[in-house]
Amino acid sequence: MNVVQTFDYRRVRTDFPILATEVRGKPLTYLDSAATVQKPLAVIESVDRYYRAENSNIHRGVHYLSEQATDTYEATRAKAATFIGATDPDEVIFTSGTTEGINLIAHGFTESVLQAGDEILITHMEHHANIVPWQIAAQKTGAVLKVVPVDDDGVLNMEAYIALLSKRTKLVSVVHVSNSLGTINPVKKIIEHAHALKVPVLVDGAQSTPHMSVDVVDLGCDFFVFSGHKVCGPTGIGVLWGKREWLEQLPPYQSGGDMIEKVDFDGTTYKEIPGKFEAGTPHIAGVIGLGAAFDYLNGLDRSGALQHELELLKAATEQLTAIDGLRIIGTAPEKASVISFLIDDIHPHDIGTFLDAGGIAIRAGHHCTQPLLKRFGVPATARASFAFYNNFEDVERLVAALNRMKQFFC
Ligand code: C6P
Repeated sequence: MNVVQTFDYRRVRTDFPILATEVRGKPLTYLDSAATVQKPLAVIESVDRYYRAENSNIHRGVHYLSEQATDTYEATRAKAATFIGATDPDEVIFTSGTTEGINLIAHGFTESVLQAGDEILITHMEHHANIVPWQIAAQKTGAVLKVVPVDDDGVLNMEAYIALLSKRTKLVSVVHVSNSLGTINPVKKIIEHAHALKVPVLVDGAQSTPHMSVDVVDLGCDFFVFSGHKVCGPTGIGVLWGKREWLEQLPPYQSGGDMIEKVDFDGTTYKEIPGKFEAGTPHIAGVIGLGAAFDYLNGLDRSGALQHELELLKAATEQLTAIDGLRIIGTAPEKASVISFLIDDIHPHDIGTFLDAGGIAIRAGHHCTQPLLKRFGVPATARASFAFYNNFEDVERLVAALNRMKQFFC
């Protein structure tokens, strides 16, 4: 693999065809990468090639195309393991995304771990995908959901976390990087404290994998989930990594074709992991596109890319803060390139609509973190999120448009 050692965002931008397009007659300024990351040509072409020349089902056919598709699918499993520092590809389960990965574990814990009075520990900054499955698990089992508070900057209260951990805790499920605030959580420390009490930890890596290299062995987590579409891959595909001993212990999530060893009306035996958790025809094109996305990211200088994102974050934070009446929600010292903000009493949806007219795409709303925004006393924010392919012109366009908007509304 030819890694570009000096990160050159100008060159990297040309890998993403959509960034050269116009929307509403203006050059696209894409600042919604926390929602989904744009796709490089290599990923688009890999999916196109699969459907044009390799389309076939996997694990079933005896013919050439099926063998080819199976090989590429399984090779991506190994790439996924390497992408997050795991050593055993069998510990990688393909899911439809972060949401399904968490649901799979919540289902398994509901069926085979949780009992009345047990506790599940999450934080106040979780995405709904890491709240609702645990609420349902708690309702079904009589377990109790406990929530670690965050401070006014959006930093997790570690003292409260340590105090909430107990022998009753059966799982800690925590977001690595907050999608609304950008806060980077000290997951390694969180895991150390949990493991001291033999409590397993699930890390929601939906917003960390797009920005930083992750090493699940170094972190020490028991489960790690992320979404393909946030790491330059297709939508509808994701990865759940889990320690072998856990995955072997948990029951199947869905059942049917391909996850069985032998079926009889008297009973069924299941495949070993990972097959046990991959029932039915999977999203083959998604996995192949995800493999191309891993190759693409592996070919970048990822620490240079992160450095560039942090420079964009710094420039945007400084220039946005200078706008009269603008308030940033989420001011943790350790932050990824996500900025949630409010301006005076202008509704975030109006901010989003005004920016859209200028070709600038941001997200406005609760970002699937309603409890967190309630904690900050707001129902919604405008959110600009930067990826490694953004440039300083994107920051300038955002700031100029917000200044125009202020004149328009105020
Ligand atoms: N956040 C955002 O705009 P899925 O939808 O399964 O790919 O990912 C869910 C999810 C889980 N955890 C975190 C931290 C996330 O940020 C997301 C997705 C997007 O912020 C869409 S709501």
